Amino acid sequence: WEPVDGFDFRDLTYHRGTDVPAVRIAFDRPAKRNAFRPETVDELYTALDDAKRRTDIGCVVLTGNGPSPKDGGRSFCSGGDQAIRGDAGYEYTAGEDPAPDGGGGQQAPRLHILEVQRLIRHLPKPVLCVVPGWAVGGGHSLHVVCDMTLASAEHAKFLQTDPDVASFDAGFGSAYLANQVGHKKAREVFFLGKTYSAEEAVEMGMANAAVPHDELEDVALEWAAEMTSKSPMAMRMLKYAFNMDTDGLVGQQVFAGEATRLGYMTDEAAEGRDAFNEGRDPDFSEFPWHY
Ligand code: 1HA
Repeated sequence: WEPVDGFDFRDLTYHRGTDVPAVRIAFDRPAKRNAFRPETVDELYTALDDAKRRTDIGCVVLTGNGPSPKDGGRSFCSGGDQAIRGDAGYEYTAGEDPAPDGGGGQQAPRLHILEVQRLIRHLPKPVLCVVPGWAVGGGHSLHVVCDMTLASAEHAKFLQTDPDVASFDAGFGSAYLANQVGHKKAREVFFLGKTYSAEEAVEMGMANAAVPHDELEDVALEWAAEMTSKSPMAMRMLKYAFNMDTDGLVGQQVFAGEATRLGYMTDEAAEGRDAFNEGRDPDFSEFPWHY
């Protein structure tokens, strides 16, 4: 990995592969088990959006740095930073660092990790969640939203604390989880708040594999290399196909947008465009009514 130029993130690290066309975005607040504050979420959105726009990048690896310098604890992400949770969302102003010079309502209390979830869903390339330790609360929901999850066999721990802190991800974090593990199990995750190992997460169907911790990032790179060796068009059509039923009409819109792009690439579409620009009637007679 090498740092991506042009970004000065405080709560994240952002790298791109030297040999594999993938990026690695990592939460970088290990002393707080990689809890996110609004600034973290802003940075995460920026990094993901950048990864989306890079046409030479085919995969995003999302993970958490560690271990904690305080106690050696490892984490993917422990959700919203409870220390700066205000009455209407997470606050920019009460963290241990100075708030950014926002303006324009930017410093209003935020719940915009949900915007990040939607960006991950609509990113036209796979997002691989690599869980080296805790995935908790809103961090658990993030792993649920990612296309695949790879977990440290020794250190990954999956836990939903939302109702313990009077929060609830009533969207993808719960309903889409039920899609993955079934309703009884998803309700157990939230209602009992048990901690699940990597192996249990795989058995339940919410993680793809548990691998030895020392091999975690190597396997992530291998998976990224495999995925990025495939057809970009087929990969994004498949991702959006998988999303379509759980995204409703928005899912159809996103999939249909890609169908439109494929349509635009045909001679038939060029004829429609050219005829308009040349001020003549289009001639579609040479194009078959395929079946
Ligand atoms: O549900 C939502 C949303 C729903 C809809 C829309 C938007 C949403 C946005 C966010 C969320 C949420 O994320 S709600 C759930 C918030 N997260 C939690 O409830 C998890 C809280 N943390 C824990 O349960 C535990 O810390 C842990 C299971 C992750 C780790 O336990 P461990 O290994 O025993 O470590 P611990 O000593 O507890 O934590 C280490 C340090 O990290 C502590 O700080 P220190 O005493 O060393 O100063 C601890 O306070 C800090 N820390 C851990 N997690 C958080 C945190 N500080 C702030 N916020 C945290 N989430």
